[in-house]
Amino acid sequence: MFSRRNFFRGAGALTAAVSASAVSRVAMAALPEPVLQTRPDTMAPLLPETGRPYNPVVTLNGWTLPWRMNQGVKEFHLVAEPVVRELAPGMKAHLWGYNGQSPGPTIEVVEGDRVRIFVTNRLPEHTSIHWHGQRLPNGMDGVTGLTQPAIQPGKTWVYEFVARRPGTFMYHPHADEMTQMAMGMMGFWVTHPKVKNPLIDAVDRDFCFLLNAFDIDPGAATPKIMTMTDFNLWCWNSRVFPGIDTLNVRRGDKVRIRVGNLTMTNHPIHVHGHEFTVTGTDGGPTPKAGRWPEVTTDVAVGQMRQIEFVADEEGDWAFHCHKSHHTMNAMGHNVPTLIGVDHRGLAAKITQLVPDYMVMGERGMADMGEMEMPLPDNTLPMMTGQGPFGGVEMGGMFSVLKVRKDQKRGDYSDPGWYRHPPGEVAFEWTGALPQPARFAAEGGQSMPRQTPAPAAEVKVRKPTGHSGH
Ligand SMILES: [Cu+2]
Repeated sequence: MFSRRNFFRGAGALTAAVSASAVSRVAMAALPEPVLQTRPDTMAPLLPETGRPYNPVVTLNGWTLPWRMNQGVKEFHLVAEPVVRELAPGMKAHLWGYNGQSPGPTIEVVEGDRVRIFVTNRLPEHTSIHWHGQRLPNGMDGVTGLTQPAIQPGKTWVYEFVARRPGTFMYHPHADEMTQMAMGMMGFWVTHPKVKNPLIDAVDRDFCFLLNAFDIDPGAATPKIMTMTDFNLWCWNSRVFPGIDTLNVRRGDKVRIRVGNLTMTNHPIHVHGHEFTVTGTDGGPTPKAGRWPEVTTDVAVGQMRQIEFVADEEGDWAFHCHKSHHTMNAMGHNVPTLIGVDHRGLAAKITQLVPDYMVMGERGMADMGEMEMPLPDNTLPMMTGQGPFGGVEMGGMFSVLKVRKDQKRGDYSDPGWYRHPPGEVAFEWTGALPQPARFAAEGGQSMPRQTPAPAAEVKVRKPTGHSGH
């Protein structure tokens, strides 16, 4: 862990590192003490005590970095360093991040603020920070080799610019990006509007999180950095279900959720029970004529979306990525689809040869949600989570929007499970079942074949190709 003592030792080198830069002398008078935070909980919004007022965001399983005002400049201190992040209870990952966490803390400023960010590199290799989406002087853009030399281990560099346009942004390294982003280096940035903006509504709740992904073998703790597509842990702010906090709101609240995608694939983000509009991207507020109701919005790689809706329906509403493979945790086996294959006898025979053989997926994969098969240490079940009615059978990018009429304004605590009014829960039909009425033209087509189709041939795939156990 980064200690203050180490920090000041590093600070001695700072003067030499930046004395030739254009940054004002005030920046070098002293550095703001770095603030560290290692808990994975959702921290209460950081109310601004200095500078222009604004309505702060809440970072899902994250926090906002405090700043220091120095003669009208907002000064932040980011420390790039190895961190240990709990992805969900039962699994800790060895990642790289900022100030004790992956992702790093959210930075919140106001349009027009002059911002000075000190970046100390405690990684074993060089780094830099790119301020995604910002209007800034080219030399502050943080692209190693192109706009600045790399920040070497042990060095502290300074970025300084004016946050010129309000909106939803992020930051990440632009040095050995494949490694550093696969290891979890990224953070959120929100620039609040300075004055009332006709395209930016005031909201009651303002949430933000980043989409990120890791490839960590079952039983391991360090991500594989060469992975391009086969990630197995799909995260919101380096957390997976059931480790992602719920989004708790008061009924009638206007809610904004800001999402940025720093994975290698797109994520269709879906809310149940409400329609939302996309009110902005990392390019700024969306013109009103270009907004329409949606229940799912795709967030492509390197994109950000901010969605808004009035939470007027009480309940526990699922909120998740709509790619079903992204609502699962790591899977250690290559499993062929065996639905409908009766291999009862086969399993018994195989067990004589391979004692640990286990048949998976004969009736679908839901059994996996309650599977008692022992998992390697530091490994999460593929599908898990208990709701009030049983197993939720989810993992990865899944959480719950909790809308309650008695949630207090500004209270982000979890109200527990929704108590459904009588008669408002799906129920089992226990009466007689009528014979199914067959449609008279069953099997007919509007453009029928000239010759009858041959009888279908079903090829059953034998489980002999089943590997990895
Ligand atoms: Cu996804």
